[in-house]
Amino acid sequence: MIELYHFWSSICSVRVRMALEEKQVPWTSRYVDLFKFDQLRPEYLAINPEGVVPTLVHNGEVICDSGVINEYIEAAFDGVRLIPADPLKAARVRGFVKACEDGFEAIVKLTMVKYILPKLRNRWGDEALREQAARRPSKFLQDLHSRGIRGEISEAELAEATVRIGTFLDQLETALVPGQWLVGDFSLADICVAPFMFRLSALGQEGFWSETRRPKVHAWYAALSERPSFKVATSWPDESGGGYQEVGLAQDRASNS
Ligand SMILES: N[C@@H](CCC(=O)N[C@@H](CS)C(=O)NCC(=O)O)C(=O)O
Repeated sequence: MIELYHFWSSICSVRVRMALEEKQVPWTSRYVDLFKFDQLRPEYLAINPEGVVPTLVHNGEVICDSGVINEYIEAAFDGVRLIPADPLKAARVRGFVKACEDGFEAIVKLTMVKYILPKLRNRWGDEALREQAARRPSKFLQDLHSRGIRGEISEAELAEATVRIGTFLDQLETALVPGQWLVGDFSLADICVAPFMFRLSALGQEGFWSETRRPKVHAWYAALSERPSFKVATSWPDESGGGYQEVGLAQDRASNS
């Protein structure tokens, strides 16, 4: 019995849905609506004390953190290999997983200001959001949400986050010189970066890559977004309705590119 606690638009949830799909592992959905603060309910905090998605539960055993979960999926289930047998290549894959952890803050900041906050403001109002921000067990998310509501995430900070993302995309461009995927065959490296790309694409892909700007990233993303696992993972419905249209993101670009 495999249960995944997840949310439709969460980057870290997309990552795990994609790995499960690549491995053809059947799973049961346990939807955690971040826009209704389900992640802060006591019953969820009992399995994920950080109050974040995703969480995988396999035969009653709880596994948290998308990077750790994907390593587990790779080790626990048969199917296509997602970490190369070659130790050096495996290390390179884990390097990308680490780079994604490091880059998460930059992408979440951009997302928070442009996407999460306007939606939550419409739905709940600032006072309720302030209260919910203070309840977040994760210091990082507590600060981010609180600062966002107070309007303290400055343009300069967002510009800095955009520069960091640009540097990361430059690394991808270099990594893609030898072949179609980031490390040899398609791997957890491609999977961990995929939801970043999907989100950047929704935030306005043209600023980040095109046929002329970072062309290898452009070709890689085109191939990535054709994979059935990518399509399945990124098209999980917003179970409370609204979806990308409600949050003002260009879903057409995100799903068609
Ligand atoms: N390192 C964790 C990070 C998980 C995380 O921060 N998830 C976000 C969604 S992508 C979340 O649940 N946020 C809850 C919130 O903002 O309150 C992982 O990779 O799973």
